[in-house]
Amino acid sequence: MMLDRRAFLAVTALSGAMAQSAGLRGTSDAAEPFPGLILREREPLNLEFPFATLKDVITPVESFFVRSHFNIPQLDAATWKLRIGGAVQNPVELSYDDLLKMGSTTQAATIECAGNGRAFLIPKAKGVLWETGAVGNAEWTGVSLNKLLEHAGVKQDAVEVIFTGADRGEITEEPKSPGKIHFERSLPIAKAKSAEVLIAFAMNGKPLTAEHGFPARVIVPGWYGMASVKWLTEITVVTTSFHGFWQTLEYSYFEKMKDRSTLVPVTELQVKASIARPAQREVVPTGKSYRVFGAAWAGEEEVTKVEVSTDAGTTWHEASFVSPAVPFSWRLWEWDWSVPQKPQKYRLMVKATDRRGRTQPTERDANRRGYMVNHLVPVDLAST
Ligand SMILES: Nc1nc2c(c(=O)[nH]1)N[C@H]1C(S)=C(S)[C@@H](COP(=O)(O)O)O[C@H]1N2
Ligand SMILES: [Mo]
Repeated sequence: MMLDRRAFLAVTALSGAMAQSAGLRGTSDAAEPFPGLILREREPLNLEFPFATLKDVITPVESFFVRSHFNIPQLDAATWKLRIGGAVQNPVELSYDDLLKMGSTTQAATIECAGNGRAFLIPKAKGVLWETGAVGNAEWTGVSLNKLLEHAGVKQDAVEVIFTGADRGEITEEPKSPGKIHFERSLPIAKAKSAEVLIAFAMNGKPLTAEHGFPARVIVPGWYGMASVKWLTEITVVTTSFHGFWQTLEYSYFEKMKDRSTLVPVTELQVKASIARPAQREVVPTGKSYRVFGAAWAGEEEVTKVEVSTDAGTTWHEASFVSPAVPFSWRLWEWDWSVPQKPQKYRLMVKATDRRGRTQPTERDANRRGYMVNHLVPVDLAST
């Protein structure tokens, strides 16, 4: 078949769209060279963990989702520097070796992208259409940020700490960036000084891969992923609050006050449980027992209860935890479902509650824009 240039362009555009929709369903288009992940976007690289394959508390690096807003910078550990400046007594400059020699700690943390679950929003939200797998749990090794800040001597009037990544680019779609910008986010000084916040150089015991922030990244346990800045090059202590692109035009939501709403940055993880198995639209055998299985997390708080419903939330059954409560880390849970003899349709739901009694909303709150998706999302099934 001979195609003229216009027809050829139309065909390639169509196959591109088809590849994209196949990726959306997570059925084909394996993300070579990332075979364990679903390709959401090639440039910049965005990869989703196929949540139905959840097995262990610790997510292997090869299966850990990747979220990037710009192309991945290729940094050389031999020349890389981390600068700590701004409102400090002694500005510090560290090499990769300096960082490795500072004395490290290891901390488990669940990282969830604030846009995880966006594919389920109606009306359709803008941004990468993640299903349930923009989340993972890893063991991070690094230097306590507080230790670095003490080294530098934070001035009395400091209010926030800004982290700058080496990646850079221009966002040309609305909301547009002011020309080329870096990925950067700030953290209130109190959270920055908390013991759990790390400048990490290793993930699950191995040096960070390029995709996950080599040579070093921030890890902010208990917060959505955007706070954990990768490819870190600068830490700047500031005395007024920062209103950068990634915490105003993006990664922000409307918080309802008494008489009005105010736009605030996305911060702490919301309590959430997610079903790994059965998968959406799976067909389960009648008259047998089925192990419903998944994970639940609540950011800075502990998950104390997970409940499962097979009738769209009319009745609930308490699930059992199959992993202990580890601070900032998700817990795996299971519930043995005796599937009735009669073939029928089911609408499964799962709901987590934390130690403070906070649970998941039934309805989506539009003021959250495209972020913090933790309302109850059903898994629809049939039994035969
Ligand atoms: N420098 C930089 N850091 C970044 C990002 C980025 O695009 N650039 N993405 C953030 C977002 S939105 C998330 S969810 C996490 C994802 O971390 P991961 O790719 O290691 O899973 O990284 C965060 N850190
Ligand atoms: Mo994210």
